[in-house]
Parts: sequence; structure tokens; C-alpha cells
Amino acid sequence: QWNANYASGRTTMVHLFEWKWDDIAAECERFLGPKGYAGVQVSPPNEHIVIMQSTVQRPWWERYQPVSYKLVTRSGDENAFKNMVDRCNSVGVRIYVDCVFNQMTPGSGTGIGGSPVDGGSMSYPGVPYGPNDFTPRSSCPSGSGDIENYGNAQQVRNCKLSGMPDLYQGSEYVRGKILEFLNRLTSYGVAGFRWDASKHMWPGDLKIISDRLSDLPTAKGFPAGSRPYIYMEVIDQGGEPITANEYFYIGRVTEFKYGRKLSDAFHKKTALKYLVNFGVGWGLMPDGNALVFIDNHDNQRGHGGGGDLLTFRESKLYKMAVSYMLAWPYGDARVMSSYYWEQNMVNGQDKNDWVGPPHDSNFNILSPTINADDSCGNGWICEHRWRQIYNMAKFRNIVAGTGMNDWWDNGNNQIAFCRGGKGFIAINNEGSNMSQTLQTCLSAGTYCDIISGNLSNGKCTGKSVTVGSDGKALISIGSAEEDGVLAIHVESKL
Ligand code: ARE
Ligand code: CA
Repeated sequence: QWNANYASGRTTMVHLFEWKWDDIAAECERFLGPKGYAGVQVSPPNEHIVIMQSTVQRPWWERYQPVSYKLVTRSGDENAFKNMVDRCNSVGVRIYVDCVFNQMTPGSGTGIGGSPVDGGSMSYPGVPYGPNDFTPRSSCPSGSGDIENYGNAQQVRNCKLSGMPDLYQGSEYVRGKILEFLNRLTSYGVAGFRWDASKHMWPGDLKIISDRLSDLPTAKGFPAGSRPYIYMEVIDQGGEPITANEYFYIGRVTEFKYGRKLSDAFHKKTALKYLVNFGVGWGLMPDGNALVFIDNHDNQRGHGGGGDLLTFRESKLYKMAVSYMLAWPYGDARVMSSYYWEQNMVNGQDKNDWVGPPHDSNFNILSPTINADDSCGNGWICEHRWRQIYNMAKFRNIVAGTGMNDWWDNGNNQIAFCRGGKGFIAINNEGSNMSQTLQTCLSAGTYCDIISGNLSNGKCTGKSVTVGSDGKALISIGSAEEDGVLAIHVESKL
């Protein structure tokens, strides 16, 4: 199902990677709701293995190794989860769950919720799953039983992803257990799902599961007949037999080419002027199928097709790319919200790619602290709280439903365009200043640039733009300015 079930007037979700449920609830109330964000993608909420080795201690990726579908994780327990969903829903912010059901953990011992587990014998009494619930070895055409070759679709779907026992979604029993889990989440008010590792599952099996999902509960405020939103993680950057379009009939699909191509463009590998037809014209999937983002929790640290992508570490270019994404009418947009970790690059690879979220000496996740300027402390980056980003999320709400018009470029890396008569954005990625009189498509008056400042109490704390009766204005973006973007809209009029 392709519609996110957002509250009206909202358009953009944030991935609060590794946040605790209580912190997300508070964030919905104090920030996401008021700023106009539409939803939160949360880290996997079900019981996972606890990884504590000498070199790798409580990595973020332990949560992609399920032990059971009990709602106990590093982020909190079932009550905290339910409470978060209710509190976010009541301020108009929907919750989307990252669901891991291609595989189970290869580890053994006890899960974080106390369930015993023995991955070696494929025994997961907390579900329960046993050896018969996993893809038969004879269906996996690789020597090791692991996925060895992404050029072979049978391997990709029937063999083990990184050595993890591969759940058999062809089984009615397994589908039933997955559905119990998913339907429990929506009964609590969850509005949809990210389906992890969907490339590794057969579209036909996923379709059966999606068809059997319950409607979203009217008791949680959803209109009768609302279907859970589904976006599937399928990394399709070309060159493999499995393609994103095999999944279009089930729901949306993560469009990995989007962040890759925009990162390349802002890194000046292609001039910004070519973004005039960014989307299908660039070989991306149809608009209505795409879930788009600049970076995600994998590729910002070199996992899952990463490398050379823009992230918070190149903050000026990153804000430019995110601003373009939020201004551009294509796909459902997701903003990444990260925590900081110290990289340790050895031969182009980050040896610290496993490092988990900020924590105390007992590995309890720390809550973000909130600074006077809205930014976060305690090791949390909180890109979603950067003024340039939250103001562009609001811009996307305001211009929703309009097309792109009045494109302008300087033949190279300065661009500008309007969204109907509702908003205007300009971007300067040249090494020189930009100063141009451009059509803004807005009515005459003075507007506050929402990138360099805020409009608060009738005063603009950033740059002002004067639009004449012909809709034109002098647009200036110096190359040495903190930001390479200028944006104004109907609600930023002074
Ligand atoms: C960890 C260890 C492994 C170990 C395994 C089992 O790192 O060494 O063998 O545990 O003990 C995440 C981490 C993994 C981690 C895993 C489980 O990234 O490192 O393994 O959790 O803890 C492919 C998949 C894609 C997947 C990416 C990462 O197609 O679905 O790899 N992304 C999702 C999540 C990840 C998560 C998983 C799936 C697993 O977003 O966070 O893994 O649930 C080409 C292909 C891509 C392929 C990519 C691999 O680009 O086109 O399809 O992505 O190569 O780099
Ligand atoms: Ca599989």
C-alpha cells in the first residue's frame, strides 16, 4: 500500500535511528508535531540478540538479528512502545516500524527480552520457530549456504544473508507468525512499515502477507478501511537480476538511486542544471512508488551500498541536498537523524561502522539533550532539528499538490524554481557568488528566507527578499555563506 496515512497537511518522515521510545514520544510532542513533521521511522522494536564481544560491543546492528516478536529492545519495552505510538498519534505524527522478518539471529544464548535462543539449531522458542520454518538448504544454490552472488536471484532469496538463518515465508505457519506481529503493531496505532531486506524475500510471499494485513484501527483515529503503509527495502542501483519494479504491486520501494545521484550532483560530478527533470527522466522509478532519502543508517557508514554519499559530516552540501529533496515534487521523503561516532578509516573502510548509539557504562542508550538553539547534545546529531531542514519540511507541506515551474539555471551549478504560487527555492553550488533577478511566483511583498533564519513574532532573523509586483526578486547567495540555499514561501511573508 502506497499511501502513508499521514495527518492532513503533513508530508515528511524522520528516521530516529536508535532512539528510545520515551524520547521519541517526547520529541513528537515538543518538536515533530509543532514543526509539521508527518512521521517517524523507528528502529526494530522486537526482541533481538545481545552482542557483547571484545571488539564489538552492543553494535547498532544487533537489532537486525531477531530472537522473537516480543516488543522488548534497547529502545524500551512494550508499554513504552504503546505509549509512544499514542502520544505521537495525538499530535499528528505517525509511527512506521522497521520490520525484520527475512531472517533470525545466528547467535545463541538469551535475547534482550529473556527468550532463550539457539541459532545453530534454528531454535527460537520465543516465537516459536524451529528448523522446519527456514528455507530448505536444497533451495539455496550456493556452496556455503550464504548469499555469495547477487547476480543469482535464487541465492539472494533462498540463501542466508550474512550467515543468518533464512526464514521461509513460503510457509503458512511462518506467514501467520509474521502477520500476528505486524497486526499487533497496527492494533497499537502504528501506521505502516519498512520491510527490511525485501530483496531477499519473494514478492509473491510478500504480496500474500500484505493482503492479509488488518486495516488500521478506527479506534486509533484512522478512517475506516485505511491500509497499512508499506515501503520495502530493495537496494536496486542497477546491475542485478532483482529489480525494484518486481515489488511495485505491493507497496513503495526505497529508491537508492535518489540519494546516490543527488550526492554525485552536489559533489559536482554532474551539474545541478540537469536536475531540471530529476526523477523518471533520470532512470528513477515512478514517483508514486518511491520512498526517497539522501542517506540511510546503512549507507552513511558504508553498509548496504554506501560510499561517498552526503551525510551530516559534509553539513553544508548535505543541507543543500536535503533542501532540494524537500522542495522537489517526487516520492515520499524521509529525513535521516543520526548519532555521532568517531570514524576509523582503514583502506577506505570504517573500522567503527558497528558503533552503537550514545550510551552509559551499562550500555543503556542515552537520551538526547536539547540545546537552546534546538540542536541536540549527548552525541545525537538530530539533523531533523537543523533549522534549514525542519523549515524545508514545512516548505514541503505548504507546496504539497503543486508542480514545479519557472525553472532557472545559470548553465551550471546555480538553480532556482517555483512550486506553484506557493514557494520558491534557489541553490548556489558554484565557488562564486550568486546574484540574479528571478521569477519567484509569489505575490509582491517582503519574505523571510527560511534557510538563513526564521520568521518569528513578525520579525525575520535571516535574510529578507523583496518580491516586486511582477513576481521577480533579487536573489543573492554568497559562496562563503553558511548555506548555499535560499527559500521563501507564502507563510514566510512579513
Ligand atoms: C552482522 C555482521 C555480519 C554477520 C551478521 C550475522 O556485520 O558480519 O555475518 O551480523 O552475525 C545489518 C548490518 C549487518 C549485520 C546485520 C545483522 O548492516 O552488517 O550483519 O544487520 O546484524 C544487503 C541487503 C540489504 C541490507 C544490506 C546491509 O540486500 O537488505 O545488505 N540492509 C538491511 C538493513 C541492515 C541490516 C539488514 C538488512 C539485515 O538496512 O541494517 O544489516 O537485516 C549490494 C547489493 C545490496 C546489498 C549490499 C551489501 O549493494 O545490491 O542488496 O545489501 O551489496 O553491502
Ligand atoms: Ca530469504
